[in-house]
Amino acid sequence: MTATDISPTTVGVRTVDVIVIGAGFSGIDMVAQLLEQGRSVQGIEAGSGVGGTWYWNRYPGARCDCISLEYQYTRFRHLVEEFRPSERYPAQPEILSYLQNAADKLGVTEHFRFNTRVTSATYDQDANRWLIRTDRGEEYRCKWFIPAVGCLSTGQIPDFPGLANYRGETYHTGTWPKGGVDLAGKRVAVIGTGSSGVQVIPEVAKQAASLTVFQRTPAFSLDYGPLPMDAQVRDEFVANFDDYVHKSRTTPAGQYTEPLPHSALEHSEEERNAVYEERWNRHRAIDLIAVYPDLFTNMDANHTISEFFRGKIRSKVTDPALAETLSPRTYPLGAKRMTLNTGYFETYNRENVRLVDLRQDPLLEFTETGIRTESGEHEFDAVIFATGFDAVTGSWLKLNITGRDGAKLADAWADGPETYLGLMVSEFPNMFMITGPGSPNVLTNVVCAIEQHVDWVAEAIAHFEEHDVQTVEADETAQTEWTETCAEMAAYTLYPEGNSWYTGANIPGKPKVMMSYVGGLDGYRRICDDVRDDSYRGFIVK
Ligand code: N01
Repeated sequence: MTATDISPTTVGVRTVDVIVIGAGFSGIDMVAQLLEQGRSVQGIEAGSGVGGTWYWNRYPGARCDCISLEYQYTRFRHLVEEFRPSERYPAQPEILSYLQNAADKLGVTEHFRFNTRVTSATYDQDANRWLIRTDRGEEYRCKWFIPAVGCLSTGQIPDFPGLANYRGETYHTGTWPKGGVDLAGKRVAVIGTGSSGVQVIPEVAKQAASLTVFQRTPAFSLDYGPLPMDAQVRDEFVANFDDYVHKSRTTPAGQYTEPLPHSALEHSEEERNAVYEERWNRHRAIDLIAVYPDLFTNMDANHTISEFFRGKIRSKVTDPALAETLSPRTYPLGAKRMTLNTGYFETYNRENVRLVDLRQDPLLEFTETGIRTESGEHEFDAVIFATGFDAVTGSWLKLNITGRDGAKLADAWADGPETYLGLMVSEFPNMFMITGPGSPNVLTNVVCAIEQHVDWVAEAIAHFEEHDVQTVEADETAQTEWTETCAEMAAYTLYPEGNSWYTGANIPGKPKVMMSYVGGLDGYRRICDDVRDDSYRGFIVK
């Protein structure tokens, strides 16, 4: 019996087999696979169209940090055949149009309810069904509930003193207005120098009368390199696509690379720098940051690549003192996510650009006309917050999820997220997460991580339906063991050193926990397959 056989118990409630929240890479793939199985699916999406993170992040300069040919679905071969990216690294408009086309061709778009935000999701344990409510006053019931809400979709603007008094324009990079923003001739501030800041700053500098960048922590950054796509490279990639899929699925980051078989410290400085230089010129992050196996586990090894990156900054910024202020020294490369840029450091050589180092000149408050730091007041027509996200858990918690026996997800995760394989949470039956905390999620080419999860969940649902299963839930002991394993493995890495969104350290009061499984997507895939083959070990199946 499937959920479609059950009549709604309340007039006006729409009943379906599966609710999927989010129309990004994961939601589109998930809905497509469930439709292939013949299930009734309702997708719900807050945006007015598909795209997920690429729908919202429309700021000038927004571009992916993954090679375009590797940033596509692998399962839908007709899409692979027709995909002709114009640039080696895709800009936001091109990714958005890829996803719009994919959703249309896969027949997914019409199954989404757009401009609709989920306000609560509550498990009805008498009926074994989820009740989903939206901000349009609609209600849905479903057997399987799949939040595919993404890891970086809840933007955060810090609680700066006096912010409410500021009368100028304000923007967050992660919710950039659809029609764009005219910054020509304006005095603009950007706060934040992570991936979004590093990308938006060069573009704003070209338009604004003046740009002031407020930096708390400098970024390590790799150049995107030449952007135009070589048609021959694309054709060869498609001709060897099976080989690419195999390689990407059997590597830790979902991106094939060739690490050297020894520590960075076994090379002389000269040898190392020659290796780094050659890899830098490939303009593919994984080739550089994974070149030695111990760069993310050994502080001395990491120091060598960090220093190489600082040398690049010195070579690009004319003023040596400014170059030093822009050079990260408080954390190892990779402990905060490395950024990619087009002309970021060179932007500081422009006359209309100024850097405020908040470590030397702290931000005191917003005023009606701008920002006051310790050294004085700065007036702005517009302030851009490139201040990041309540990452990984933020978007799940916003859904106001209540499971079995009234358990709240917010309480279950009060000390940090606990999951089994990043797929399910104890006390929340029939709720599958895509790229949830405790999975490799953001430490990979995220499309590979998404495909692994969606394939696994789709196969699991098909299996459970075939065997007339009513409820599936993570076993609490299995969940505790998995969470402990994730924490123990993370402790061997340099990630905890970064005070970044990877660990929740960017949000005041958020528990500091590495929210990704650091053991690699290849190993994780084997664990998930083994769990499946062992009668879904660690799940309570009834
Ligand atoms: O956010 P971030 P992001 N006062 O958290 C600063 C993905 N992404 O949107 O480091 C002053 O990295 C903060 O300073 P600090 C990618 O995975 C990908 O840039 O906390 N400053 C930091 O400089 C990325 O990692 C792409 O000291 C404050 C900045 O704001 C992730 O999204 C493009 C502050 C936030 O940086 C997030 O990137 C864009 C405060 N109170 C995003 N609070 C690509 O594909 C925060 N900051 C390339």
